[in-house]
Amino acid sequence: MNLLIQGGTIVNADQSFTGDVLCRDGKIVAVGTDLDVPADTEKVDAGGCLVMPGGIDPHTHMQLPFMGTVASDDFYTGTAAGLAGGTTMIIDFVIPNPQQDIMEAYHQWREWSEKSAADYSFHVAITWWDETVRKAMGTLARDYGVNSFKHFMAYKGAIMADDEVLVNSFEEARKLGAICTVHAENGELVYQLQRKILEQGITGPEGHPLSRPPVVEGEAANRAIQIAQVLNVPLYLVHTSCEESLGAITRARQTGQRVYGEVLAGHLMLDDSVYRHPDFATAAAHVMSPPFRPKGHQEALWRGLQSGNLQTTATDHCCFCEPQKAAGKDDFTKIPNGTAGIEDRMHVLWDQGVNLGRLTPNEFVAVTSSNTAKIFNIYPRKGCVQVGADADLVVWDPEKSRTISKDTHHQNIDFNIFEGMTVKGVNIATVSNGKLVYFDGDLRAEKGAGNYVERPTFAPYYGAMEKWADSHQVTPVKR
Ligand code: URQ
Ligand code: ZN
Ligand code: ZN
Repeated sequence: MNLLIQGGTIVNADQSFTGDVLCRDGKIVAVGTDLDVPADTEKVDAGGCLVMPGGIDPHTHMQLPFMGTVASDDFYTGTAAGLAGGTTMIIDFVIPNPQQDIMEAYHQWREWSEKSAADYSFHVAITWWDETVRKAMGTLARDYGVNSFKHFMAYKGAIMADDEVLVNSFEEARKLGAICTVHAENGELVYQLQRKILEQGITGPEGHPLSRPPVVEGEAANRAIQIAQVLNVPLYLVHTSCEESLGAITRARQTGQRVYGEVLAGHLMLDDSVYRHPDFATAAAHVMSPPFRPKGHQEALWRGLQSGNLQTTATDHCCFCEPQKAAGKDDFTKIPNGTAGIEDRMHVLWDQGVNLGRLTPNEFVAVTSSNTAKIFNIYPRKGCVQVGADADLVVWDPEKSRTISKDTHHQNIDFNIFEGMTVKGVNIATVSNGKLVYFDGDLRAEKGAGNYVERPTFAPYYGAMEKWADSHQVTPVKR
């Protein structure tokens, strides 16, 4: 089947130009003007619109079993909602329980994700350590296209990785040529602060941000960065939410250390006042970790994106509906952590980023798609409109507006953290694997149409490590 996107302005991270895009069998086969178009070609008029790479969301949790329940958007409904909002690929997470066989967990998530409507891949979380875990990391990197391993420094008593796990896993990842990612919050401090706050009688959602202040994230970010520096492994900090962790990333990058930062659309837009809403359900709906931060952090995060110290945007799409959040009615530590966003990320970023002059359209493409593709080694297959790339595209009308609401979104959740926000600049069409899956409000997502995307490891960093060892060689003192 041929599909022609004609008459648009093609916008990649590095350049923009006028041209048509011809897609066939899931790939882009021609880009330019006066293309040779076969008779049986479906055509989309992109006149007055931009044609950009489909969004990649590097941080989602579809149907995640967590805190005694399961996230309400599954791999089909969640990726379908993403397609409606212009996101054509997700990188989700395999999160083994402590002591659970890593490969067993991996195969479980692969089974769950077969129903995806869009392409998907997995970071694999290292939640415990022994020699079987080390072996599994090698198997995943060599045979299953996993080049990123996640570490939760929070969630004590559940999936928290302590320094022993971090050091062992980071060392193994370097040998494999993989990148490490972290959820950077000091889980021990969170645990102690939660206890103190509950003892003071604060049980409502307002206790959540009090138990995880920015310094708790800053400490963990800095610790992960220093461990990665000593072990010489690339590091990616997910959901950087505050000036403290942004500062740690910025300082590391200024020394040339290979550290990357991700920011969520929610953390760019919302502040911690949401936790003091008089309605429990509304306040609880915003409980995620790290929490939304006091006013001021949001602008710092925008500056992080503009300065290049933060490279990617994501959503941490992890949906829990009101009855699920009610588990924490009398104890905020029991509110399942997570919010939605996959359908709105690109609209919010265009409206508050491009329309307000913070980002150029090319930078928008970089932070919503290309940078993630580059960091996780799938560029230019993904994240670029060029011949040979996957035909994952959005046709973007910068003049069209939409008002975000739980009543009209496709996400399987009864709340929207951007409720009522009117955004200008939305996709009027989404192309996934060369098929028109969304057009002018009509979502044609197909269960199971998504492909698992293998991500090759990077060249192992042996040389760098040995060079470091040599340069620090201390000869034994003869006594
Ligand atoms: O911590 C995460 O990224 C997962 C468990 C989603 N929940 C959240 O609050 N961020
Ligand atoms: Zn997290
Ligand atoms: Zn997450």
